[in-house]
Amino acid sequence: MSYNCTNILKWTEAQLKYTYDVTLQEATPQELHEALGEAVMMAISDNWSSSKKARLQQRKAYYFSAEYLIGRLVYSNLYNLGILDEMKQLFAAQGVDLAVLEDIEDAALGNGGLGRLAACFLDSAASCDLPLSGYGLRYKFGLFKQSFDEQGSQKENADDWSKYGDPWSYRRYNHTVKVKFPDHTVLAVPYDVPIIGYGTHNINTLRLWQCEAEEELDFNAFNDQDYLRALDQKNKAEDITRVLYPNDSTWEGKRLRIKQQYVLSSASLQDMLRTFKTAHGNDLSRFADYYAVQLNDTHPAMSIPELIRLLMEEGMDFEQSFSIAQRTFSYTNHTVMSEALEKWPLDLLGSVVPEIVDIIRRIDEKLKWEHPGLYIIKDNTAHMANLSVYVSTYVNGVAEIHSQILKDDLFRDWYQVFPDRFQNKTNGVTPRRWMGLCNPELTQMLKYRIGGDFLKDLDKLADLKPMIDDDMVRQFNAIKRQKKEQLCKVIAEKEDVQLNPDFIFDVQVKRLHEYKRQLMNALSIVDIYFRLKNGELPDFHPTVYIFGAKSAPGYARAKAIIRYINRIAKMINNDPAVSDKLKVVFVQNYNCSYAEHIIPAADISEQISPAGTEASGTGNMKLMLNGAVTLGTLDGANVEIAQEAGMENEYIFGHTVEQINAAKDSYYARGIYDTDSHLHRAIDTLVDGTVPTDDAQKELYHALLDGASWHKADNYFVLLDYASYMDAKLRVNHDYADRLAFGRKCLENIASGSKFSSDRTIRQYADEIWHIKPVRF
Ligand code: 26Q
Repeated sequence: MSYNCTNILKWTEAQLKYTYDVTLQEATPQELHEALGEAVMMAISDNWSSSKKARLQQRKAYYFSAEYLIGRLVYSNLYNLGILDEMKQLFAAQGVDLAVLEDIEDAALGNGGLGRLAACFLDSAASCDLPLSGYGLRYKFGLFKQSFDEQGSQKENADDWSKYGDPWSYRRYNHTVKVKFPDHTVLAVPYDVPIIGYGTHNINTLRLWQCEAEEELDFNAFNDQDYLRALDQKNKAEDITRVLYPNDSTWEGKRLRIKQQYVLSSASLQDMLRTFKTAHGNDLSRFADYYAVQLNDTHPAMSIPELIRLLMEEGMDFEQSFSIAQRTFSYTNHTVMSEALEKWPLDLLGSVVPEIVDIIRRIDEKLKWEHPGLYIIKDNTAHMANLSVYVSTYVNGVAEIHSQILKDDLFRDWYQVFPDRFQNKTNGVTPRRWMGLCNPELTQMLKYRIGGDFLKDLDKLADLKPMIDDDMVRQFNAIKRQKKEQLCKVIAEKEDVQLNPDFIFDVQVKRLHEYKRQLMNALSIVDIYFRLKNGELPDFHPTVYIFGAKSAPGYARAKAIIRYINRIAKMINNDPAVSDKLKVVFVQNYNCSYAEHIIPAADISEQISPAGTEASGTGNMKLMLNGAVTLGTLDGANVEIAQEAGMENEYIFGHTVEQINAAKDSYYARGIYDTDSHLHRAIDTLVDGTVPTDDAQKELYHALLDGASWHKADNYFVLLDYASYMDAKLRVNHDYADRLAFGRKCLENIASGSKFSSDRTIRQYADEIWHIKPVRF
């Protein structure tokens, strides 16, 4: 701590002068960002290198993840250094508003929850002085940028996040490793990103691999004047880390994806073997004594056979290598939906990483010998989740209910054989970004009330409980109102939609997927719209429904849902009959930075997946910590949110897991459609021309009511849960009118939020899985 802000300002000016020949006042936001980033990197360099030295001999953990959704780093880095406000003031004194950096694009090297979780974990580990390093891939293009066309359809644009530079990483070419494929060998070049702890000197490292060719240019081809062929190897190597796969929850096998996963696995393990030898000598039998590796889902699961391969290359036999791998790795599962599990056809896998397939076969033989009935390979397909359960120390789910489902369903057979292997680690979010940074107004109020720096110790939030009184509620309501006004400005500018901060802000922000049931939300809005027009809801409190979501580009139904919501939004927003009661806005390009504006302004957090489908959810936690009440099912972490805050402070609806399991085979979607005239009318708008319709919307209609040849109707129980959803939705609307009673519920949520700090989560990983201790210097 105690960083010298005046120096950082001076260095920024110097950087601007010699790299761009501009003054502070002349610099573009991008130039300013580059220069300030460089200056901060200089300021932290001593602490960064001391942090590395301090842990050289210690037991350490490594997070292996194909995704890190770190978002915009400039504000969070200054925040964690404790100098954001002072830097703002210093720049302001020079006539420069640091708010111009809002133009800087997010680093979106992740799809959604899983990638953002990885980023929160890194923040928490650094802040808790835990020796955790991240390994990942430095995609040239992150998750696509989204816009909507005239029809309301999603359009994707490339996200060239580093086109103006990337001041937050250092290229460490001296630590480059080679990764071999049958037809070529590529270089994996590391880029190190500092992970700055909050309220500590400690700085951890995220190491991202970028693929490059061994020979940039084939001189033989070049001399033959075949210039395109001369670049073949370069392109072929760089292709591997060219782009993040945007899939979410439906799995698709792709050659390039195998290559990505193998580069992540092999490069990271080679790097670890190198550092192990430097720190602990050449006796690799002690590898697992010093290193623990956490697999963020199965995306890096090729690390298991790859570590075995590398150890055998060093002369170790298969059994010992297997045992070391088994003691090194632990595996976190993030989904129970079978269509989302990675299953690689062996011939495809073998054509890209043949030696890995050989080792997977050996592991499979050992498994089938030891535990007949269990398998990794079935029908010539490698089941990566099974591999990860077999060759790991611990397996965990990400919320209590999810971990239970893993034991009861997905890994039932495995749980019988390895009962002690299964754990739960309920997700969390970093309170620095998701409270301190995005909601300084609320943070300041809480600091004043409970004293001390609760962002380092979220348990302090509980102190609030006995203190909640009308006065505090009024203060909270005023802050919420202020955050709504700020969001209105952002939405007016980005979406050209005018919102009224007196409305209820009802928010559903998350990836677009059928199981998340954005369609159910939309249908309920259409239903409310018709009822308002009929004068059926006289006491309805004006509400804006805010959506933010990206669909995987190839996911036709998800894209149809986006189009449908945009079309009903247009209809409703243009209808003067409801303009003082109802608005709908689907924001474009929902990302981390947008989330930081939307979440603090929310009154209602929609978490409406059918019970048993959402592993945890983490947006639900961010919204809770900012004082939104949850309108949700008993799914994922909602269960624990309601437990912590009390059912009376949430709006819980819908069938439980047990009830869904009991109903799923017998329930008849069309029967509900035929009897519920309101829902009937809303569903018909998918096809009856009330809003512009198309074949994909018609397909949605039939998927709800009739199913298709390969599956039942209404796979995600929209009709089954609809009545109780609508009931809860109208109840929360009614309750909002009592501003004091409602504000109290919001505060009860904040006061009950301590469990959902990722500091708690990461400490549990450290204690119960990795067995690592804080390292301070
Ligand atoms: C798979 C194959 C090919 C290409 C991409 C993928 C792919 C990529 C990302 C598959 C899944 C994902 C992301 C999954 C995800 O974000 N899961 C979420 O993880 C959160 C953190 O644990 C949970 O809170 C959410 O409930 C869960 O949906």
